[in-house]
Amino acid sequence: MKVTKQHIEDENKKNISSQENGFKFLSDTLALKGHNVNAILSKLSEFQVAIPSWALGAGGTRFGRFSFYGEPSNLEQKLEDIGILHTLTQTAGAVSLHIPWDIPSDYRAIKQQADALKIKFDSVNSNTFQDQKNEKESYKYGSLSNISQAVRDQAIQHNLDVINIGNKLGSKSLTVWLADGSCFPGQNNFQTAFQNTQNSLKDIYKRLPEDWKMLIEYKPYEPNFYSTVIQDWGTSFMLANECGEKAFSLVDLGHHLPNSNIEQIVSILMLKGKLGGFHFNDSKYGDDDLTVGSIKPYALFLIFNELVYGIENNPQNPDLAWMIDASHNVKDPLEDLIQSLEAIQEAYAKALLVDQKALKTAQLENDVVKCQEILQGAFRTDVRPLLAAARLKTGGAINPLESYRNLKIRAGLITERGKNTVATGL
Ligand code: PSV
Ligand code: MN
Ligand code: MN
Repeated sequence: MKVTKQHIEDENKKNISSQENGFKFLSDTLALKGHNVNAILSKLSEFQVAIPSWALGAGGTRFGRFSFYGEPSNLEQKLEDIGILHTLTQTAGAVSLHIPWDIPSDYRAIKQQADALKIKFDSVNSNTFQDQKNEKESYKYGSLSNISQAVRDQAIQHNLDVINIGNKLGSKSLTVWLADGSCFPGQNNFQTAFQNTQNSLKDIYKRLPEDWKMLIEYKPYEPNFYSTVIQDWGTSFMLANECGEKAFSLVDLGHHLPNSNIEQIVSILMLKGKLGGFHFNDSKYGDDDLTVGSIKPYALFLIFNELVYGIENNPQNPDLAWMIDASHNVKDPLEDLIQSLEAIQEAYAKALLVDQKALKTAQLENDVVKCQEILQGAFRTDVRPLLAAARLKTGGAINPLESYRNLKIRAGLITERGKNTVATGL
């Protein structure tokens, strides 16, 4: 299943006049307010988000999985799906692999395919939260934190293998998420678990290629429900500092206790030059992995406001690895990802509209009302014509979701791949 240039052109003809009207009105309004619309369009076009290989199938919940069929069953097909997303949206120009689910059988062929689809290999994810076939040791009681040196060594070696695989594909970072922790008080010695994790991460870090980063994800609970070894940004930050200058914290939006002020975490990590990556999703209760922007769009905007501020003002912080980390139970995964990509671009565009100078002045005058007006003024702007204009500039669809449906892509994938395919994944 391929979306061609002709498909997109035919689709865009249907929407071009309303897009042009909407864009003219918005760009005139923004220009009057002193915004450089072309600069905003370029920033939107440059912003690319990696699609994780596990988000292309209906992941489901632990209670059940209801397929949409036609899902990819190997790495080649996963890239094909991301190619479709990227052609339509022009913002999904990267993939994040999970090892061992996505080990390429032919590296050259996979690289060629990705190049042709204009997809880069972003951060590679290790997996020490499941036991793999033919492995000697079990991760039942932890991996990098385990009390057994043999288990820790196996988990360290796995991470080194992942780096090696990523290196052959052009990835430049390793993302470590650990399920390590405990389910009951007394099960673990907190200090021993932390120290083991620190030492194991340092062992991996020592072998990280010169131009690589290590991104350390945190999460307060699940699958362990009493304690998690890397529970919060502070723990991840400590570990990153212990490892060295190529190690960073990674913020996953769903990995916080309810009502955490994520934008403040983002801001301070960037000030310290230690924010390395970002996983987008949304949640009502916990690590729900829902469509980005579907529950708390204002919070997403506030987070982007800090990201934009940090990108502008914190040269000490490196470029970030952006990724969607979502799971789908009741939506076609590709439709869900299109919605997420749109929500990310929308929040980014709105954050770019914040008048930082006026905000600073209002802050210095302690004009609390004005500060709120400035932020909410940007948030309430309907920026969708800007996003469509950015897509059009690079050959994407004015309305990716509508085109996806008009082109009957899921039906085409089912015809090609059948009804029984199952994507590997969470
Ligand atoms: C588990 O919570 C998780 O969703 C983490 O967010 C990781 O990034 C992802 O799985 C893949 O390992
Ligand atoms: Mn994540
Ligand atoms: Mn998660």
